[in-house]
Parts: sequence; C-alpha cells; structure tokens
Amino acid sequence: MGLVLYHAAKSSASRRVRLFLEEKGLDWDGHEVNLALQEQHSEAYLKINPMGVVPTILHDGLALHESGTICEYLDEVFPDPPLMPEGAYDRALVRNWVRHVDGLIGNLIRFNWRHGMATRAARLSEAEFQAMLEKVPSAERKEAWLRTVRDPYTEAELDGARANLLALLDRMEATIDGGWLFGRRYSLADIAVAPFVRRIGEEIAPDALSPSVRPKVADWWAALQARPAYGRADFGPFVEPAGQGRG
Ligand SMILES: N[C@@H](CCC(=O)N[C@@H](CS)C(=O)NCC(=O)O)C(=O)O
Repeated sequence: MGLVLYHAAKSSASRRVRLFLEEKGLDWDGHEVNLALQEQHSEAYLKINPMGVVPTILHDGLALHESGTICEYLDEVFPDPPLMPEGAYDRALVRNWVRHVDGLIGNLIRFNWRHGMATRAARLSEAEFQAMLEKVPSAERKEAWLRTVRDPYTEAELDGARANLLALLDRMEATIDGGWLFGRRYSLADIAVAPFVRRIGEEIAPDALSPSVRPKVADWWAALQARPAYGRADFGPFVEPAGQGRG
C-alpha cells in the first residue's frame, strides 16, 4: 500500500511534507485535494483528517494528519537519512521550531486566501456561502473565511501579519549556525520553515531575503533551494492567473 499523500500543490503544510518525503528519497503517491472546491471538508476526507485541512498521509492504509507530526513519524519509520537530531533534548528543540512556525499559519492565511479561494467564494450566493461555512470544522477557519470574503483584512492587519512573519526571519537569522537552523545539520527545522520563507520572499515581503538585509537567511535559502529534493517537492509560484487558492 505504501505512502499516499493527500495534499494541495500550493499549501505550505503540504509542501513541508513533500520536501520531507523527497529529502528522504521515499516513493509516494499523491492525491490532490482541491481546496477551492472545498474537497477538504467532504465527508470522505474528514474521515482521514477531522480538522478538514491538508495534508494527510496514509501509510499502509493508516491515516495521519498534522504536517509536523507526519514528518516526525516518517523519520522514525524511515530513519535514513535522519532528519531529526539524535539526542532527546535536541529533538525537543526541533519540535519547538516546528510548533513556532505552525503558530504563524494565521498570518500566512491573511495573504494566501486573497487569491484563488476568495475569488471563488466571492462568486457564491449568500446561501451557498453559509452552506460552505457550515462544513468548516474549526471556528478559527470559519472566521478566516468570513474575513477573507465578507470583510477583507485591512492594510493595518496585513502589516501586522507581515511583521509577525518577518520576526520569524529575524529569529532564523539569529539562530542559523553553520548554514542550518539546528546543530549545523539539515533537519526538520529547516524543512518546516521553508514553505513559509518561500511565500514571504515571493510576495509578502520580497526584499526580506536579500543578502544585505538578512545574510544568513539569504545563504540558507540559496542552499536549501539547491538541494535536489527542493526541485522535486514542486514549490511552484503561488499566484497564477488561473491559480487555485491555498491556505
Ligand atoms: N497545522 C496543520 C495546518 C494545515 C493547514 O492549515 N492546511 C491548509 C493549507 S496550508 C488548509 O488545508 N487550508 C484549507 C482550509 O483551511 O480550508 C498542518 O501543519 O498540517
């Protein structure tokens, strides 16, 4: 049965798991979940991911959600090459990086959902929109939908989100040692943050990755993109004319 990843091309959490799988050199089958068509809230999908988000992985038929948990699980089951440090304390520090990044997803959503997802939702009638909202399992995401579609985030709110994301880059700049975030070795910490860095540099704050602003992050980003796994993980452009929305 192997590994089957339910994911979306532009989803940051999905990109994290794809990057991890590719770095491990694992074979996996992909199943694209169309977020704009709300496939993540379908009855069938909610059975494998009660949060109604991507990604979810099936390993020999067993479903697992949460991108950070999925990566840690894969590291245990497929230890070579290791992407978690050896010591328990060091592993805990990497987990804290993952959690920190996960806690910033709301800031990314403010920028991401303005694209394909909002465009499609704006075409819905009020009744269709309410029916859509009813299927959203979490209060936080319901609120994000309401804001994106009915009451768009203000420039001040976007600035606030941008500042939080830039603070992540500053924290990286202060942490990178020997090229990588943790222990001078490429690890889940680097993989976890990569999709966020990609989005920040692409549209949200394009100058933020410049070597004159954050030299260590700039070198880190160049080195990460040079890894063969990065090309295979397919971090295509987020904003395309006929693009599909992602969170
Ligand atoms: N903490 C979760 C976050 C998953 C998540 O928010 N996924 C987004 C895409 S990056 C999603 O499915 N958005 C669609 C929605 O919320 O309806 C993880 O890391 O797996």
